[in-house]
Amino acid sequence: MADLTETAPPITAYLGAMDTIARLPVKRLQTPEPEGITRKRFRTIWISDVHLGTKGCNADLLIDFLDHTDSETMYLVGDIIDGWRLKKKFYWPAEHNDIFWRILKRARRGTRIVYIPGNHDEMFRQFTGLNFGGVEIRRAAFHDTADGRRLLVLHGDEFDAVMLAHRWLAFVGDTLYHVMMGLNHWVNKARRALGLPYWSLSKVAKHKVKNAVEFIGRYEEVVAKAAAQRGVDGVVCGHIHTAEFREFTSGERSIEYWNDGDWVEGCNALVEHLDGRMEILNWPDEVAKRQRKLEQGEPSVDTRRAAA
Ligand SMILES: [Mn+2]
Repeated sequence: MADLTETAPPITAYLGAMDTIARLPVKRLQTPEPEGITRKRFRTIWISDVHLGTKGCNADLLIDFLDHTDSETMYLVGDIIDGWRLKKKFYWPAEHNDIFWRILKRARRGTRIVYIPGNHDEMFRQFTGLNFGGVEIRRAAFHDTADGRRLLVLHGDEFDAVMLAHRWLAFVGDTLYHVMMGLNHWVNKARRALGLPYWSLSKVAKHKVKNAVEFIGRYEEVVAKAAAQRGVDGVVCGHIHTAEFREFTSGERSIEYWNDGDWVEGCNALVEHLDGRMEILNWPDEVAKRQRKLEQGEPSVDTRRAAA
């Protein structure tokens, strides 16, 4: 397993961008928090790979998720802010600010928030062990579930070196991926305008490419194996933007692999219910479910016509 005490690059590289974000007005929200919503309560929520600061980030869906949920603990499992992209081009729409503000407000409301920076927000890794606005910054964490399982929580880029054969893919992939995410953004903007549900371009592409599927499978195995060596019951990570649950065996033990997905294409969150049961939520599906319920609750088209 990778060394967890690596050194971070100098913060000066990111200071300009972070300084601008810090000075943006926090009180004026583009999307105010809706009143009178019953939030679904979980014991724990894990989200990662939000990539704030890029067009690819599905801010609207994440805001919707944050407004409809609550938890005792929330893990931000890395790549929350995309420092790589921000350094190249500053992009920070009001919705990204709204997300920032909502997370800080959650901490004030009493949610324990643990932020584990990833590779795209590695500039925060040098603050490991510190506490900002009620948000704990950690390099990795152990999480004990309500039913007594111990999970190792980390972003997952620690294994990029092990996956060396695929390293070139990471570099070429980042640019290609960014282009694709930009496309995804516009396709879905158009679909929304037409009243069509959210659709993921790269999700379709990814599952068609054999190499990507092999890469993901191998990654999951490598991460689970590393967790097994640390004597935990399972691992929670992000990084590869593919939400998944798999069970591996190591000797006589069984190791759970959980990936909380991303908010660029899949829009997933991993949650632990109050009894310890874990579940991967697909938020576009949850929104569709809610919409259907709402429509069923309303009078049918015919009665409305009759009334008119
Ligand atoms: Mn990552």
